Amino acid sequence: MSEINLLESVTAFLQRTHGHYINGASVFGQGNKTFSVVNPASGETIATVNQGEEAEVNQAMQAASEAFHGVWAQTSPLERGNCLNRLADLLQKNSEELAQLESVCSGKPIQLSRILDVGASADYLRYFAGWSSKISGETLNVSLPSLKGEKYTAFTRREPIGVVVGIIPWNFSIMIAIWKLGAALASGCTIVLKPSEYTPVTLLRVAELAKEAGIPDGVINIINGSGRHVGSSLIHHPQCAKVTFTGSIPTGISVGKSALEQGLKRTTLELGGKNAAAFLADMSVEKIVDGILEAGYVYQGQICAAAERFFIPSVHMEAVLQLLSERLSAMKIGSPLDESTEVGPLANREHYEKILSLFDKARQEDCEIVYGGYALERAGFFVAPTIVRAKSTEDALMKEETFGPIGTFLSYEDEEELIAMMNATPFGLSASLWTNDLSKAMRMIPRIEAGILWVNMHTFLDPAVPFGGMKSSGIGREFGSAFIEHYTELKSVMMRY
Ligand code: TXE
Repeated sequence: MSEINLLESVTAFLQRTHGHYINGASVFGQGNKTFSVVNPASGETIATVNQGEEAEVNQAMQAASEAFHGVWAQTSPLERGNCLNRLADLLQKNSEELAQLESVCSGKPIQLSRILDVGASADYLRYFAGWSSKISGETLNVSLPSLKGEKYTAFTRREPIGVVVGIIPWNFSIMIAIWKLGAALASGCTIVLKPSEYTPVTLLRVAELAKEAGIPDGVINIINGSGRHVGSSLIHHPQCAKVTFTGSIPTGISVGKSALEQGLKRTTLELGGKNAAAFLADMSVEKIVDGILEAGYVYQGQICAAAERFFIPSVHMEAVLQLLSERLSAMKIGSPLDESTEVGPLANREHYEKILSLFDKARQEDCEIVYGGYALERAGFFVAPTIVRAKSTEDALMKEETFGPIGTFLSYEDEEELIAMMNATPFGLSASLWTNDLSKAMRMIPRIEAGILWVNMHTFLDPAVPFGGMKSSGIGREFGSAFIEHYTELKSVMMRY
């Protein structure tokens, strides 16, 4: 199959002069510094974006604050939901344009961009839209003594927290922003988003659609620029009430620390980890290999919930590695715009170089590279999907998040050893157990340290199911009803009458 043709609207959008989106309008910043957006499949620059400065940060935070206290506070909860539903309609109406933009900027195979960045984003918006009119407090019974016949009552209110700063990574530049935007707007908050400097333009198009959907000016704002300058200024801004961040562990820890230091600003941190997929001995070799491909190699492994550590019963290990090597070698590596592509490039040069250095590290530690472990000789940031056989849970590739198409494998003898290996990490975002023995799975579930645990599946997220990490993988939960706690303050009111 060959590449799809880029829509004219995509080419025209990329050629525009890009900057920021503040108070309902595209804004090119006051400074004249710019940065480039590079297509990871070719290494070529495809767009140029203005680097935000203090002036744009102030403008955006001011606009978000005025909208929070003004127009958005006066918008009924039901109408807030209607706004999100109309934005979902427009995402679907413009789905091909958005999916193509996402694929050329991030290297994500087009079929995944269509299903996840656009299709799933619309679903998440509709889910949050439903919540907007259902966020409420409780009436409480008070037990204070009544000396002169006075009575008491109490109730709680869930009040929106204020202006939310959303810091977005490059792997799902639309969907992760929609998670944060949907939660904030449904709760009555307004938001200032800071996309990754690698994927800064897709959200600018979403903001235009938000305006078309009737979301009032100032409710959604976008500032582009580096994390260290723009991201940090947004967190330090006095109008910022909460930071919601998805990204790497070291940056997440530093973001959380500065948010706390800046007056205990609320934080939701969704960081990565070193997720485990464990296969029990009752699974066939074919089923194990299907599970490994689903858990670890979709979108070149650049999904925070993907598995990177694979635990295989020793009786199946050799056969699994052999069949997995055959399946990986048959995968179609190619352009993200080719609908038959199964493996695209890594999303940016820095990430590509990091993955190459991890291949070196595995070799230095005498881990066996069973398959792959090299860059592909073609333009762009392509590496071979890779299998590494570790020696113990102490090897670097059993500890460090690669965020790439590298599965690291260890065999185990019994389930006690398996649970110890799965938990031998400071992280705990996700894990999966693969078995036909559900009774065994039910006994193991409480012992596995992960915020989301799948049985016979991996990496599937759903808006109704809370998502977030245990241990060093994060703070807080997105989705379900759990998000409400993180985007509202609980106010208690007591009355004597
Ligand atoms: O992430 P960062 P990067 C992993 C992956 C990758 C590595 C580095 O392993 O190789 O992280 O990628 C903003 N204050 N993940 O550098 O630094 C930054 O501008 C405020 C896992 O892209 O975490 C961007 O918008 N903001 C991950 C966002 O933080 C700051 C997805 C994420 O950048 C900041 C992506 C600061 N001081 C990469 N510094 C996942 N878990 O999903 C940076 N930023």
